[in-house]
Amino acid sequence: MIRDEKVIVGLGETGLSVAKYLASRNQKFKIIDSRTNPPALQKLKQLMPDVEIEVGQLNQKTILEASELVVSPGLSLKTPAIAEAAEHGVPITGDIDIFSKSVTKPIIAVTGSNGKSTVVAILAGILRKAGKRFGLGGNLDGASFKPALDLLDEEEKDFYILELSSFQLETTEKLGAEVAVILNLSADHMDRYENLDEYHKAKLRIFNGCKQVVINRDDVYSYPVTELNVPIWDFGFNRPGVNGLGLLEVDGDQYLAFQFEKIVSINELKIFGQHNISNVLAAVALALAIGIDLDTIRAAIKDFEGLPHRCQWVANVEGVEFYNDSKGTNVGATMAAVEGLGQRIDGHIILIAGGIGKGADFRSLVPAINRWGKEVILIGQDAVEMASNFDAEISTYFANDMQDAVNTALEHASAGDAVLLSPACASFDMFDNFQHRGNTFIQSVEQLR
Ligand code: UMA
Ligand code: ADP
Repeated sequence: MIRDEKVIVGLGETGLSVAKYLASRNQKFKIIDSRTNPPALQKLKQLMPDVEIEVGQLNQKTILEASELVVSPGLSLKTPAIAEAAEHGVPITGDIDIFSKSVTKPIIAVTGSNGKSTVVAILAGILRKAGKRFGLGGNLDGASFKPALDLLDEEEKDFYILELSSFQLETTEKLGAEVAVILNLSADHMDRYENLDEYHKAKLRIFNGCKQVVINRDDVYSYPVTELNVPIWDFGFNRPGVNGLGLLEVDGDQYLAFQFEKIVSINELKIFGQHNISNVLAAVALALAIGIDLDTIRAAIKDFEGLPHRCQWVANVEGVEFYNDSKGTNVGATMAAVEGLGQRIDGHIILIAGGIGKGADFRSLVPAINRWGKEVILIGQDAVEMASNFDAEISTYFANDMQDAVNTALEHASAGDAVLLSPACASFDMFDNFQHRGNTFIQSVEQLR
């Protein structure tokens, strides 16, 4: 068998970025995708009309004859055709591995079940304030979205900030980050992984070859499991120790602090909720690890306003506050949003949730809902399955669409209550993506006035 050509598996954003990278280095490759019309098909044909593309199935012969497979994150390595190739000794890699072999500047690598985009955005603000040139990419969305390899086309950088998903880490052998963090771990993507352990193992690959580590003192899953002889920084909600970030109470006020030094009062932050304090502390730890001074850090974190679709305030209608947390796509995220908002308001929360449940166990939401919630309005494919997990005393309504959910929420709310869209689910049953879901919520709220 002649194995002379790389095969890119998947023609989405990642596949396209890999194709551009290999073409720019005059390497031969083919592209395959099981979808009949993958999203980047037209773009690729336009850019590289001569490249061989096979769509509609993952052709076993093409895969087995590959010199190497570059697998996109959306595809599990357990996909039968890919698993068989691995058994036959076909080398398997991914875009992040290729990226890490190509760059010479330090990588700051961030993974975790929740808070990744917020942490990389805070860190980007800090580096901007420090006058550093940086590339920001990986598992991002929205305006700052860029597959990692596309960053190599840009002008020279001082640092690369990568947001990494467990999917991307599955194919990443040795990242070699300057500093790496697993922010936290709670169940997600249980439709792809056997159990939490398998998901955790994928995340742990972020530490391979790293030079410094940041750990979350409040989450043991964030610790490397093998001994790494590298400097460790930590963050958490209690008093910080050496190389630690945490909270200090001074005269009844709580301050973010580095070791014994106050950074800012939590009242000076524009974002709210314990989860966001954790995110800021993580970003500060990463910034200190790469040598940014505390004054610059202090100024940048005070400016950070939060990202859209993450506990984003939308409007006050008849004394009821509406918040869009459409990016709350798993149970841990929704728990954090409910807790954060519950502590902030005088009234109760009406939660709009539901969508594609990804095999999650929704029972863990019950304590937060019992404590802070008034009722839950459910939408989407797994609404009935979700409701079956809630206690009988939680009032549950099923809505036909987002407008129906928002109308019902206002009808049932009193002044002082908050309506929170935080679905704990993926959006693809009803929407193009979480942004589309969040924007539909915002438009539905606007219809109320
Ligand atoms: N797919 C097929 N057949 C194929 C190839 C893909 O059916 O042959 C399906 C996958 O199962 C998946 C979808 O197509 O449902 C997209 O997969 P992809 O690998 O082509 O995705 P990309 O367009 O390359 O986007 C990926 C990330 N998406 C996923 O991992 C699902 C993007 O993260 C990321 O921004 C991009 O690479 C660039 O790095 C998005 C995401 O949803 C934000 N990530 C998940 C999350 O955050 O929960 C992990
Ligand atoms: P990610 O990129 O990991 O999906 P985001 O920063 O986009 O994380 O936040 C997604 C959602 O997760 C937020 O809308 C919020 O509900 C929740 N969240 C954010 N940070 C945390 C955290 N540190 N712990 C738990 N939940 C969080």
